[in-house]
Amino acid sequence: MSVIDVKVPDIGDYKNVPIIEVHVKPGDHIKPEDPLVTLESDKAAMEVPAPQAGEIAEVLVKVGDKVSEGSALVRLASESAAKEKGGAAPAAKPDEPSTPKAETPAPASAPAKDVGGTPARTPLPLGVDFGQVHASPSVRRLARELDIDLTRITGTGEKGRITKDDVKRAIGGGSAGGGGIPEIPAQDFAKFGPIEAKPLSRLKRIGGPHLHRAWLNIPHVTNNDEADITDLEAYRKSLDAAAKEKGYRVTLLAFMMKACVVVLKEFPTFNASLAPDKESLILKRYYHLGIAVDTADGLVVPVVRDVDRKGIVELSQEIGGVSQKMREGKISPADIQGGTFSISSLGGIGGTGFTPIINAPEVAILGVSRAEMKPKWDGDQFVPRLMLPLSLSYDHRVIDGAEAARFIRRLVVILEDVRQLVL
Ligand code: CAO
Repeated sequence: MSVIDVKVPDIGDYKNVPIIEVHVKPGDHIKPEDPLVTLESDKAAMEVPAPQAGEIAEVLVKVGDKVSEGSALVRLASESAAKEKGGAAPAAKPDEPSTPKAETPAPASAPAKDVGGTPARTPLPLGVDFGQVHASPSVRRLARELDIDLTRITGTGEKGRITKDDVKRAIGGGSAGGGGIPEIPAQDFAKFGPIEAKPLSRLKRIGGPHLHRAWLNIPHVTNNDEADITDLEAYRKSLDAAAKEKGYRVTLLAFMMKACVVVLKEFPTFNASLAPDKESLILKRYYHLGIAVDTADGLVVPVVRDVDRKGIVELSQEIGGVSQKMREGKISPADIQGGTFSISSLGGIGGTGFTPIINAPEVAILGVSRAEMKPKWDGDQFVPRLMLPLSLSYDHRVIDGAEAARFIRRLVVILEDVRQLVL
């Protein structure tokens, strides 16, 4: 048996992030992916999962401790640890002090992705965006449990801090975001027939509140259009045939991403976020696109960076690599942060249209459904053309319907004449 220190993985630019929950105690037997602690910055909360199975030998942190990438969290006794390639940092010798390590980040040479020899797994932001509110971790936790937006509560505590009572009052008064919505009454389904309770996957438990918040906070409208991609598809197929021999695929998605960036440059309000005070728009001069990936555990939206600077081949390889990584559950916060606009493509599965939920704090998302051969009137006769359905959901506080119609029309024009992509 060997003992390893499990450390905080790569959590992007966050430093000195408070621990708001410790999920384990000495003697606990844990499985890989079991949550060890929850961290919460002023922007997001994230869980650090166990990299492997074992017994908790020692908990090195407590609620309220501040940690950064590399800070040791727990000491894990694992029989398999020694065998794992790249292994974690060895535990302190028994005579070394075992006081909490939270304030003492480990050297940069020992990133948490080395823990247990596997990449850091799925410490996903919960998407909680509390802006600059003043509230203690326990109040934030309570707000999260009750799905209440703290930015909408006026604190009555010292220096305007939000207290637990403020949160509870907000539910009672129905003034909090979403908190005023009456609950769906619980029912005893067993009265009507046999049932089985199945826990939601971790991704769904984490992603659900993020989707719910976006749906409740953003006035969504979806505009639909379709693009004739007959010529584009012929070109894509020729690239795909060559790519298959080299071990990757060229799908429509890479072209969609390039086309979106061309249009986002022409319509900068779609590549923006509403400022926290909701009085201005933050326009982004970078083009990082989120792509929705369907995994066995649920939806993840990894971000492909600098799409404007990448070609179809590079993007195709990146889409293949990142979707495989997500499906293997090897997600780090850096993979899912910093998106400016998202694409959700269900075209490989089917469907004629849908309403994608905006990936807040972005302001628009493009849904792509399955291309279908349809008869199109060319002025003289019907001709068979491959038509691609597009659905653009947008934040109506930021984008007007006419602007959205122009955006999606422009996208259609580009997809119908792929030469425009290189202009
Ligand atoms: N119309 C017709 N066929 C399409 C298509 C479209 N719009 N998009 C993809 N296809 C085809 C591909 O060409 C490929 O066909 P062949 O294998 O026969 O050549 C097949 O469908 C499978 O494609 P794919 O889905 O593996 O690849 P992709 O690059 O299109 O998508 C990914 C990659 C990761 C986005 C996708 O696999 C996925 O996970 N989609 C689901 C996203 C999701 O869950 N969205 C809902 C979120 S809620 O808003």
